[in-house]
This record gives sequence, C-alpha cells and structure tokens, in this order.
Amino acid sequence: MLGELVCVDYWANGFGMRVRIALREKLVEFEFKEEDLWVTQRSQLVLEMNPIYRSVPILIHHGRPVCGSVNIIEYIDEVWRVDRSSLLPQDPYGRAQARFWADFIDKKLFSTQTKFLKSKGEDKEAAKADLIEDLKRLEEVLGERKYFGGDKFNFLDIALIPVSSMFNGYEEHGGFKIEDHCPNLVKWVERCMERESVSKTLPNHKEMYELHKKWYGIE
Ligand SMILES: N[C@@H](CCC(=O)N[C@@H](CS)C(=O)NCC(=O)O)C(=O)O
Repeated sequence: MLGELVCVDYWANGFGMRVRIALREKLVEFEFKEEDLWVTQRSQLVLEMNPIYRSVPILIHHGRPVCGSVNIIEYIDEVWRVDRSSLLPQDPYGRAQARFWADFIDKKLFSTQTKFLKSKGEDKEAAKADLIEDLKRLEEVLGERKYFGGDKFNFLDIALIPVSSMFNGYEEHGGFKIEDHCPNLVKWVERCMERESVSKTLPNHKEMYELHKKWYGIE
C-alpha cells in the first residue's frame, strides 16, 4: 500500500536529491522508497510508474507518478505554494535563465563529470579542464550573490547543490582545489549546507566518491 506522497529514488542519486530538498524546503512530509540501482532490473514499481525512461526519481502523489527531477521540482513548487512565493524567479526572463542553467547542469556538467571520472591520461586532463570550465561558468552565473536565486535559495540552487556532494571527490580525483578556480561557488556550498533541507539530504562526501569509484571501476 503506497502512502499519499512517495519519493522513489536511490540515496546517492543527484537528480533525486533535488526532489528531497524541494520537499524539505516546503516542509512537506513524504515517504522514501529506495530503488537499488546496483541491480540492473528495475523494480515493478519503477516499471509501472515510469515505463518510458524506467529512471528515478519518481514522485508518486496520491498514486499518480511525476517523473524527471526538474519537472518534479516545478510540480512541488506549484502544489505546495506557500504565501504565493515560488521556487522559480518571478519574472519570465529569470525563469527562462534558471531553466537554461538547470539544463546545462543535466546535459553538460553531468556528462563532463562522467568523462572526467571514466577517462585516463590525456583524456582525463582534457575532461578535468572542461569540468573546471563548467564550474567557472556556474560561478559566473552566481556572481557575488548569496544564492542563485539572489537572496532566496530557489530552483537553480536546488538543481545544482546535489553536484557539490562530489566536489571533494573531484578534488581528490583530479588533484586540484575548486576554491582556486571558483571561490564564490565554494562559499555558496557552505551557505547552502546551513539549510536543513540540504544538510539532511546530501550524503557524506567520502561515501559519494567511494561509490563513484566502485561504479566506474576507479582504482
Ligand atoms: N532526467 C532524469 C534523469 C534521471 C536518471 O538518469 N536516473 C538514473 C540514475 S542517475 C536512473 O534511474 N537510472 C536507472 C536505470 O538506468 O536503470 C531526471 O532528471 O530525473
């Protein structure tokens, strides 16, 4: 028997962390159902609730699935709107920009991360340079602001902060310090970690890197 609001996910899934952070920002109670991604066969629940992509996270609200992490953040924002305040910027241009950068994280940053972790030799050096470049672009977007949402922790903060659980892993793997390239981004991570929604959701950095090492067969 499924509860009223269920988040199906794997604990270390960066896409899924977004959903848990958004729900916690809105102070919404939910049930967490773990999907073991080490097993190749997806559970019956995932096959039924997300037959198209068979991926997690999935938010099941009153038995109805919502799929795709960014789509889920927007759903949460619309359903649990407090004081008419939204997780997305108020103006259309700000919203378009926030969605553009969330897409950059999903399409560009995640694929650069994978190349960086999987490749060897010269390819790894090139991927490391790309990764630093991607992070620097995000540093530029942040600028001197407290959050990507300005004074308010919002949509783009939620989309990006799960990636920071691999920052220590990047540094150990690549032998560099993110702070040397992106000082504001590092301060932003510290600021976000002061929020309960984030600190309760993000996994231990060491465990995250160990898991990625195992996943990609890194010695
Ligand atoms: N665009 C999707 C991506 C989700 C995704 O790729 N999930 C992966 C884990 S990182 C997954 O569930 N994979 C299951 C599988 O491939 O069997 C989102 O934002 O939710």
